[in-house]
Amino acid sequence: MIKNSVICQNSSLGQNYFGIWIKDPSNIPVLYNNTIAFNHNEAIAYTDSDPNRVNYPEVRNCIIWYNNQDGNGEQFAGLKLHPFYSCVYDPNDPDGVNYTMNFRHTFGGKPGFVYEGDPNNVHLGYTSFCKNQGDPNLSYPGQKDMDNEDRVADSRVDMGADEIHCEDIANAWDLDHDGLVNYVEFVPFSKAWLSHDPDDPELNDPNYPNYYLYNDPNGPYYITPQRRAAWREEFNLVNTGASQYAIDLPDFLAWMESTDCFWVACWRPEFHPLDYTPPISESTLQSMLASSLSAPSLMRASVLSTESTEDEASLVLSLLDQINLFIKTDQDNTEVWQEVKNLLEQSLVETGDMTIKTRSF
Ligand SMILES: [Ca+2]
Ligand SMILES: [Ca+2]
Ligand SMILES: [Ca+2]
Ligand SMILES: [Ca+2]
Repeated sequence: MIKNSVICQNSSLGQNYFGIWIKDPSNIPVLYNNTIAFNHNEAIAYTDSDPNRVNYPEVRNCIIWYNNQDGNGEQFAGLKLHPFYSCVYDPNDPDGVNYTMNFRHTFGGKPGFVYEGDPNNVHLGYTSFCKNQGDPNLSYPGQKDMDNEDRVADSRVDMGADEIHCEDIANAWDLDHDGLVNYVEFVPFSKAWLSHDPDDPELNDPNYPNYYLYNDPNGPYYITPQRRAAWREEFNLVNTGASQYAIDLPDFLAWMESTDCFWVACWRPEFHPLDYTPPISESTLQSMLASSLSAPSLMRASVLSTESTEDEASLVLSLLDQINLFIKTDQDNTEVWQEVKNLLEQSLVETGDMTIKTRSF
């Protein structure tokens, strides 16, 4: 009996395995609420050498998806199985667009994994077709899903190993799909910090007085292939005004906001984000971004107009106060917060000496 289990990506060590291999079972194998996906060979191989007593496995409430992709895409090897209340990949519908239920309440459309195609995260999206499509005639007392959440939510069981309990399941910034936006996502941003777009038209304009700095192989800012590769357009969240061709403070603040600032997926209740009050309100952020759009800067967005410099500095200082608190209280992420602090302090130093002299931190 296998229930509420994820069986994915067998054969990662170079051998060709099935998801599950059942041979001559003495009783009827029961496979309920499993997600069997992305295995090298077929999802389930079943053989029975006794033709008088064939114990067909009972497959119910399962997601059987994208196995055997190097083969013919069939999901079963040996004796063919006929799952009930399940989502089963159909090689005749490789794009998985057909959600027609057969008489066993089984269909071949995409299951709606929230990070489609990632075998390491087979959570269902909130609008998945598998939601509330499991067998309503069974009872599931005491069962838990793959997250150790109750097996049944929203009054009917879902197909597969996951039961959907909440909406905030995925985040576009969760680059490694682990349900957290944390230092893993912050590191690439920090690497791109203060980089400048090599395609900035000004740098490529021979009439630009500092043209040679960027275009002469001996110039100090010569745009080498490495410098070109270091530019990460996806972090250039504010691409207007002074910040148009730079990844700088406005981008950082926008990143903090758009990533929901250290977001935690709702299926990871073991992570308790701090009671977090955004250090900068949205309206303040908007006004600050607006002020940074004034004078276009050639090099860094931190070369802002004089009026906005002090505003920006005080905002950053209030952000720093908050981060200092995190460094003390959020022990698990001390290094991340320290990194954030360093970035902000660096931006302050570049913003202007005047403000720095009046405050210490
Ligand atoms: Ca449900
Ligand atoms: Ca769940
Ligand atoms: Ca992550
Ligand atoms: Ca920018």
